[in-house]
Amino acid sequence: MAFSPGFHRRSREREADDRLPPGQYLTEDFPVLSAGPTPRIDQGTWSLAVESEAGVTRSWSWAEFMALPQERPTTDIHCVTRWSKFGTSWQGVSVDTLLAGLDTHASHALAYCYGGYTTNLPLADITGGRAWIAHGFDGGPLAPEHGGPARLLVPHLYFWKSAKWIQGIRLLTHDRPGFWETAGYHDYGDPWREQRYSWT
Ligand SMILES: Nc1nc2c(c(=O)[nH]1)N[C@H]1C(S)=C(S)[C@@H](COP(=O)(O)O)O[C@H]1N2
Ligand SMILES: [Mo]
Repeated sequence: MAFSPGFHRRSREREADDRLPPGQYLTEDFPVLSAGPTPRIDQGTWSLAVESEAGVTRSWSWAEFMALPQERPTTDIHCVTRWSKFGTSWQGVSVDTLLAGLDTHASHALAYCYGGYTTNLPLADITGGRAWIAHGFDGGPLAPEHGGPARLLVPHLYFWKSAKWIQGIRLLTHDRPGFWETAGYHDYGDPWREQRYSWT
């Protein structure tokens, strides 16, 4: 049996409907959204830290970070300003790799960045293969305006949780709102439940 072009068009639209969270539209470009200027961080001075609630700190130089096991997630991303982009491809290190063997009873994490931006997440949302420190995009290095040298990537939450120019992750035994969360964005930010702002 032959399918008509109309059938294919409708099935593509149905697939887009299933993948597009409520209130979002699809875009092909990659908009840049930053609350301030793009910090320029040299790879020679860059480092990434993980701090446990007990004060144990691990840190990686650029070379050490790049020598960690690398993953290549392909994923949809969703910005609270309503654009979504399907099938973005990244390269980076799983947050699980950074936390492996670390003794912690933390419930939350605060990602902090070169330039001062912060965002908070439940620890469970950045573990279990759901978050990366990404340094590559689309087969090349991550551009500075998109967070290079490296950014947090947490694709199942609105994209403001994917902190650009990440400097470290602080593990906490309580929730501490970050930059946008303090300004009224939703504390959690699930795009499928349209958790955009705290007043909605
Ligand atoms: N350090 C930092 N990270 C940030 C931001 C920022 O202003 N500073 N903006 C957030 C917001 S609101 C969005 S939508 C995404 C945008 O990422 P992009 O510019 O790569 O599209 O980055 C997030 N991460
Ligand atoms: Mo955003």
